[in-house]
Amino acid sequence: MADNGNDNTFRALVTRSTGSSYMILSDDDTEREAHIKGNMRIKGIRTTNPVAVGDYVTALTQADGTTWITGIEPRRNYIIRRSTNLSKEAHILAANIDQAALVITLNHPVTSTVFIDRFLATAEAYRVPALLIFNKTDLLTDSEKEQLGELRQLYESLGYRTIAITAIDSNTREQVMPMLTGKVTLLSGNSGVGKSTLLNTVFGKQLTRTGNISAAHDKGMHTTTFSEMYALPSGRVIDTPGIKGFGSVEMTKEEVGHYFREIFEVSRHCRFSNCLHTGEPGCAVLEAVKNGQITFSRFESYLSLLGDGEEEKYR
Ligand SMILES: Nc1nc2c(ncn2[C@@H]2O[C@H](COP(=O)(O)OP(=O)(O)O)[C@@H](O)[C@H]2O)c(=O)[nH]1
Ligand SMILES: [Mg+2]
Ligand SMILES: [Zn+2]
Repeated sequence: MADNGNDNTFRALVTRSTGSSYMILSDDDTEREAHIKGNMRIKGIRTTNPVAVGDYVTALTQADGTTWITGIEPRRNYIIRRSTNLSKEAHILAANIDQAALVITLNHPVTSTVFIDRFLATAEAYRVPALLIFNKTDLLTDSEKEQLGELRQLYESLGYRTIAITAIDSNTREQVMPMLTGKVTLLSGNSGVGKSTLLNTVFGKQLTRTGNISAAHDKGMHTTTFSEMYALPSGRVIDTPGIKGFGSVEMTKEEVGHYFREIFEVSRHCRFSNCLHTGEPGCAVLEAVKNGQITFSRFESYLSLLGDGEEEKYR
């Protein structure tokens, strides 16, 4: 790319962030460590990390061999997570993504429908296409298999793509690859659901550490701390840290209903245009929940996001 006349300036893609430094991949396919100056900040957003995985940056290698990131290209989009310390600061998980995939397990560990719906609502808010990957199908009981079928049917009927896989099975590669080809995919999911295993299967080698589920709590252990990008023959996957909650976009109460497709659709028939569907007269959404046109679990998730306003916000 054009630069300021300095021969050592080049364009690169951020593939990994460790907090203190970054790995960047230049157009000539060289990956190297790079640093940022402490005062580099992007206008308008207060983030704990000014540079994120997926960012295109300009960088400069100095005579002493150290590389510095000197600029960030405008982002097409970015996904943030609120910091857990209730500060106003946000952490950018990934930038410039084409789709977001959520890995879900109905059991071992349980992924709640509220968690799924928060993810989908957030994806809607970012206008990023979402993909649901149901994993560990080998562990499902008959009734869980039935539940899987119902969930897939529900989400497919809402227009979301779903697949059911067993990440430890090598055939999974052929199943998953077509959905990742040519795209930058953000991979999310509670820790322990098999994200690292899936990446290993897809890439055919041990890329990341996989953690065993701790028997005591049936919760995954945290093995990935920072976002990391992997290259496919065509396309890229960004593995994000074991995030607890993805529903982190600032939404006004009125907006929440816009991010549930079927609720938004039906809400046009509510008597009041600012109806929150919590008992207002002439509410078409409550009617649709009653007659089963809107699935109860979705409505429950809607209410959960609606109730986020105050102290529950950053779960
Ligand atoms: N039975 C079974 N176990 C799996 C499957 N996928 C992952 N696991 C196991 O689940 C545990 C957590 O997987 P890991 O990939 O570390 O999860 P991550 O935290 O999402 O990256 C590991 O012990 C994996 O071997 C699967 O499809 N079936
Ligand atoms: Mg992992
Ligand atoms: Zn209503």
